[in-house]
Amino acid sequence: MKLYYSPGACSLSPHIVLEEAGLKFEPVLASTKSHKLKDGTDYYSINPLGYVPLLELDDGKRLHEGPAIVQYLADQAPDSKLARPMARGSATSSRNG
Ligand SMILES: N[C@@H](CCC(=O)N[C@@H](CS)C(=O)NCC(=O)O)C(=O)O
Repeated sequence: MKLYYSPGACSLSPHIVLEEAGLKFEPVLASTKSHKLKDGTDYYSINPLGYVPLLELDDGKRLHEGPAIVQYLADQAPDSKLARPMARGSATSSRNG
């Protein structure tokens, strides 16, 4: 999976959760000022809302709300006990559809 992040932004919390959970991921720098990636890609083509964090799963599904992302990540590594399992539904449901 890929984490779209920007230094000093609220993408830090999913970044920490990914590291703590020991999950494999590719960090992708997305400027919150220019809304471009390093290779010049327009970040709005990835997240029409323009903000980080955004987590892209291996199946291409994209999650774009920080709290939903950290819950999803914690659920992927239950032994890490980073969060209680989601009581209802999943972090990938409706709001991130
Ligand atoms: N509702 C989003 C808000 C994310 C957000 O505001 N991200 C800021 C950085 S902390 C950002 O990317 N701002 C640039 C922009 O909105 O274009 C979440 O909770 O994840």
